[in-house]
Parts: sequence; structure tokens; C-alpha cells
Amino acid sequence: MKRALITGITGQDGLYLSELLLSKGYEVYGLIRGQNNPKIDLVKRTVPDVKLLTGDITDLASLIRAFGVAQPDEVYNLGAISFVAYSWENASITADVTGQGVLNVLEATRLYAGDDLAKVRFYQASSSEMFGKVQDVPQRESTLLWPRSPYGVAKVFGHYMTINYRESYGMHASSGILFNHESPRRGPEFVTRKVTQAVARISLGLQDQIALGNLDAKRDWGFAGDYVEAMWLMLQQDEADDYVVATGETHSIRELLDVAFRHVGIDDWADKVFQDPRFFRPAEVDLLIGDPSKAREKLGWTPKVGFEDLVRMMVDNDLAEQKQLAGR
Ligand code: NAP
Ligand code: F7E
Repeated sequence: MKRALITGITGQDGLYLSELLLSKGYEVYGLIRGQNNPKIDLVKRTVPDVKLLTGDITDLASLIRAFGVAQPDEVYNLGAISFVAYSWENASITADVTGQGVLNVLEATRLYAGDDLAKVRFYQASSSEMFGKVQDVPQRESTLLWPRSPYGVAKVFGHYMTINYRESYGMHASSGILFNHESPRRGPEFVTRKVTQAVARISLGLQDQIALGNLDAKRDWGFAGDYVEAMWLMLQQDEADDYVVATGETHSIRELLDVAFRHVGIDDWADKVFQDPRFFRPAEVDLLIGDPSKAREKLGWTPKVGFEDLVRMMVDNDLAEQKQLAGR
């Protein structure tokens, strides 16, 4: 039975990845931070077979202890401050967690492996946010990185550290450059879930309008359940490498609004949406669209859920959730 250690177990991807690995027969360990993490209950309910260990990716000693217990064959470093807008408010903490945290997990992996580097494989959750002011369309593994947020800068550090551990020590360390991926488990601070929750509430008469920022930004949105499969595939390869994981399609926030509102029977959403300066960013990433050819050719990976189905899945989930909350 293979053993995996996942940081960021309480997040969207941590839950999907745990389900995937458990279904493949892995023994899964998840790192939980904080003395009373409110998401512990969610993890215990969703993936009761995951074994929880206390630790924080900014605390190397806690990682060394967690590795000692988990004895992993595979390590998935998903832990991060992941909300781009927040990263301007707390740039230094973002650097510590999303940047330096990667180095800590790499170092804990190296210390755990000792002389036998082949005994463990490492996955880093890199991000399309690293492309920022994009230098190629579509973006691929070779595209020059030009991050536009403290989050993006921190991810670039983690990305190159992962490559550096591969090149310096011969560690099996891979980096998935994942484009935006969403699901009914997406945090409500991200634009897709913010929209689908609000659309559900508006259609149920629980809310009148939604406040948003830039409606013209374009993203390559896929389904998180598909993307965790690519993470696992990367660690099953003989050689570690870097891969873009994306759908190859891009859509604006306006198109997201079109699909979500249309699904509840509202064709014209103009009076339901207003723009609020609070949600504009100091520097925007205007266009993301990935070229997933390498992942398709080398990993045999393709996304299964398309953009419109993804949005409709999220609206349906939020309709059910909001009805239950409203006691209907
Ligand atoms: P998420 O839902 O925001 O989850 C982030 C996870 O990181 C949470 O479990 C959080 O735990 C944990 N975390 C935060 N600070 C930590 C610390 N100091 N030590 C240990 N864990 C910590 O993010 P996600 O969408 O699942 O994304 C997973 C990873 O992929 C992240 O690294 C993200 O940056 C990256 N990524 C995401 C996307 C996307 O579109 N979703 C795209 C590219 C890359 P708490 O419960 O303790 O806060
Ligand atoms: O913003 C615009 C916003 O916060 C998407 C993270 O998972 O993907 C995610 O980062 C776009 C931006 O995601 C609102 O300006 C407009 O252009 O959903 P988001 P993100 O910033 O792309 C990458 C790949 C990651 O790695 C990150 O961890 O939507 N937008 N109005 C808004 N965004 C938000 N959140 N809220 C608004 O009201």
C-alpha cells in the first residue's frame, strides 16, 4: 500500500486529491495547522479515512515530525495562502507560506529521504498566476514568467526551488502549473463561487445584487476533480518534470455571469451586477489560456468537464445549499 502526505488537506484540492488517492488504495496523511482549525470537521466528514497530523509549512520541525509518522512515498504540497487579492494585504505572510513554505517542504522531503532519494516523490502546486503579464498566448511550460501579485511572486520562488531540488539533488520533484480550477468546494472568495452563490441566492429571492470587480479578465477555468488526476499522474512518471494543466479555452467574467444567470432563467443580468472598486486589484492578470499539449501527450491527461457544465454544476450545488440554509 502506497503512502501519501498532503499539505493543504482542508482546501478544495486537498479534498479531491484525498478522495482520488484513497480510491486507489493509498494510505493518506493530511497536515492540519492551527490549534482549532474549523475545517477539521469538514475533512473528517468528507474523507474519514485520511489520517490527520498537526503541522504548518512555515514550521520545518513540525514537517519533519509529520514525515516521520507518515513515511510517505509521495508528497503533495498544496498548502498555501492561495487568494491573490489577499496577497497584497499580507504580502509578507504570503511570501512566508506560499514561497518559503515550499522550501521547507522540499527540505523536509530531502531530510526524510536521506541517502535514498528514490524513496519519495514530490509534487508542487505551481500556478498560472506566475504567467501574470503573459508573454505567450497560449501559455506553455517554456513561457517566460512575469508574476503580477505577491502571490504570483511567491509561487515563482516555489516553482524554481522545486526545479532546483530536482537539478541539485536528483530529487523526483515535479511542478504542476495549474490554471484556475473550480468546483462546488471552491472557497466563496474566488469569483466563480462568489458568482454561483449569489446567482443561487438571487434566484431564490434571498439577495438582489452582486458586487464584483473587473468583469473583463479572462481565465482558463477547469474542474478541480479533473486536475488532481494530473497531479497524481505526474508522480507516476519515471522522470520528474513540469506540466501545464489547463483546458485550452478562456472565458471572461461576463461569460461566467451569462452562463450562471441563464441556468436559473435570467437572460439579462445588467441590473443584478454592479462594479465595486474594492474588488479591483492593484495589478491585474488580464488573460490566461493554457496549452495542455505536454500533459496530454506525456501524461495522457485530458479534462473531462467543460466550462458551461462546470458553472451549472456549481449553481446547482449552491441552489441546494442555499435552500437548505433558508430552511426551504
Ligand atoms: P485552498 O482551497 O485555498 O487551500 C489552501 C490550503 O492551504 C488549505 O488547506 C489551507 O489550510 C492550507 N494552508 C494555508 N496556510 C498553511 C500553512 N501555513 N501551513 C499548512 N497549510 C496551510 O487552495 P486550493 O484551491 O485547494 O489550491 C491548492 C494549491 O494549489 C494551493 O497551493 C494553490 O495556491 C494552488 N493552485 C490553485 C489553483 C486553483 O485554481 N485552485 C490554481 C493553481 C494553483 P487552512 O484550512 O489551515 O487554512
Ligand atoms: O479571480 C476577477 C479578478 O480570485 C479571477 C487562485 O486559485 O487561480 C486563482 O486566482 C478573476 C480576476 O482567481 C471579482 O480580478 C472580478 O481577474 O477567482 P479569482 P485568481 O486570482 O485567478 C490561480 C490560478 C491561483 O493559483 C490562485 O490560487 O476574477 N474578479 N470580480 C474577481 N475576483 C474575485 N475573487 N472577486 C470579485 O469580486
